[in-house]
Amino acid sequence: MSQHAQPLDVEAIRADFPILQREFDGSRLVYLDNAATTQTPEPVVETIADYYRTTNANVHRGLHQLSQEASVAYEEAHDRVAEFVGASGGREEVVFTKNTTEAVNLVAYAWGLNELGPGDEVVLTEMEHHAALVTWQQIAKRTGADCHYVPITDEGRLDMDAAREMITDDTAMVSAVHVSNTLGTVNPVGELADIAHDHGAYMFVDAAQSVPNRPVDVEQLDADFLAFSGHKMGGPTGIGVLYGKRHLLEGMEPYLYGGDMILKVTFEDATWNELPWKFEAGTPVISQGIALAEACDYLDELGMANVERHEAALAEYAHDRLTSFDDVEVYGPPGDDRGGLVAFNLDGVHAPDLSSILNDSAVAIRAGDHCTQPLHDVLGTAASARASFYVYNTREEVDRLIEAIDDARQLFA
Ligand code: C6P
Repeated sequence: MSQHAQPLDVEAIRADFPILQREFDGSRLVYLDNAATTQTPEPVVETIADYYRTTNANVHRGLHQLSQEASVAYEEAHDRVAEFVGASGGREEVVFTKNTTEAVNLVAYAWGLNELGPGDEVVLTEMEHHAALVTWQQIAKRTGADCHYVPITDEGRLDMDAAREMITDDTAMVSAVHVSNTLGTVNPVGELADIAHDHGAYMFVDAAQSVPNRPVDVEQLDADFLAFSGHKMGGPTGIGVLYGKRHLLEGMEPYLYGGDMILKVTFEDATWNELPWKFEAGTPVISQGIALAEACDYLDELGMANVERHEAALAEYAHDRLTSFDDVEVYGPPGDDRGGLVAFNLDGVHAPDLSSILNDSAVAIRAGDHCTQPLHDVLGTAASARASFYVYNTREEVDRLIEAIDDARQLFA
C-alpha cells in the first residue's frame, strides 16, 4: 500500500469504469450512490469473465485439473483478502459470506445463540445499520439478553462518555459501525474495542463503509470480528467477508450445515472441516471470491490512504456547498471530519422526490432511511437524501449535484 499522499489520477481511473460513460437524455451519468454499491472496474469484470472462460468448476470436490485450479484460486483469494485487512492468520480468519448482513448473522447465530443469555448485554450505537441492529436485537430477544444503544451527540458523533458508562462487566458484545452510512461519522472503534476488552466483552466492527474507503487493519483495531461487502469496493455482488480471530472462529459452532463444511459424517453425527471452510457450507461464492481478490489488488494499486483522502476532499467540498444554503439541513459531523458521504434534506421537498428530480438530470443519489430507521427517528426525519463518493468521482460532479438541487428548489418554489 502506498504510504505517500498522492492524488488519484481520476481520468485514468474513470477509463476503467465504462458504465460512467452512460448518458440519460443527453446528460452524462453522475453516479453518487456508492455507499449502496460501487461500480466495478474492468480488471474485476475481466477476472469474472476469465474465470468462467477458463477455470469454472466446483471447488474442493474434483480431482480434475479445472477443479484443482478453481480451488487454489478460491483459497488464495481468502489469503489476499486477509492481507488487505491486515489479518495475519490468513485464510483461516477470513470467511466468505453473501454480504455484510450475512456476516453479522453468522456471528449472531453461531456465537450469540450459544453464548448470550439473561443478564448479558449487547451494546450497539444509535447509528447502526439494520444489518447489525436488527440481527443483534432479534438474537437478544431469543436468548433473553438486552440491547443498549450508545447515543449520538448533537454533532452526530458517538457519545464516548456514555459508551464508557454503558459498557460494563455485563456486556458480552459491543457491535459498532466503523463509518456511519448515514452520518458519515468515523467512529473510534479501536477505542471501543479496548473498552470492551477491559470488561471481557468482544468487539464486532461493521466495516461495510470503511474497508472500501480507507486503510483498515483488523489487528490495529483489535477487532474480534469485522464484516464488509465486496460490492461496495469495486467487487461483485454476492460476496461479503467475515474476519474473526482464529481462536474465536474455532470455538464457534457452524452457522450453516451441509456439504464441504464437514470432515466426517455418519448417520449419527458429523465433525467439522477446518477454518474457514467450516463456515462455508455448500458450493461457495467462487467467482465472486476470486474477483474480490482482484478488487483488493485494484484498490491497493491506488493506495487506500489516497482513496480515503480523495473521498474526504469530495465529501468536504459537498458538505461546504450544501451547508452554504439556508434551506438545506446536513446531517453528521463537520465537513473535514467524515467519511465520503453526505446526507441531507432540502426544506419542503421529500427526499425521494428530490432523488427523482435529480434523476432527471442523470444524477444518481440515494433517498430513504438508508436502513437506519432508528437513527432517522433520532434525527427527527423519516428519510434523507444521500450523496456518496468513490474513486472516480470529481468536484465537477459535486457541482452537477448542486445544480440539480437548485433545479429542484425552483420546481418546488
Ligand atoms: N448499506 C447503503 O445504501 P449488505 O447489504 O449486507 O452488503 O450491507 C449492509 C450494510 C451494513 N452496514 C453498513 C454500515 C451499510 O452501509 C450496509 C449497506 C447500503 O447504505 C445499503 S442499505
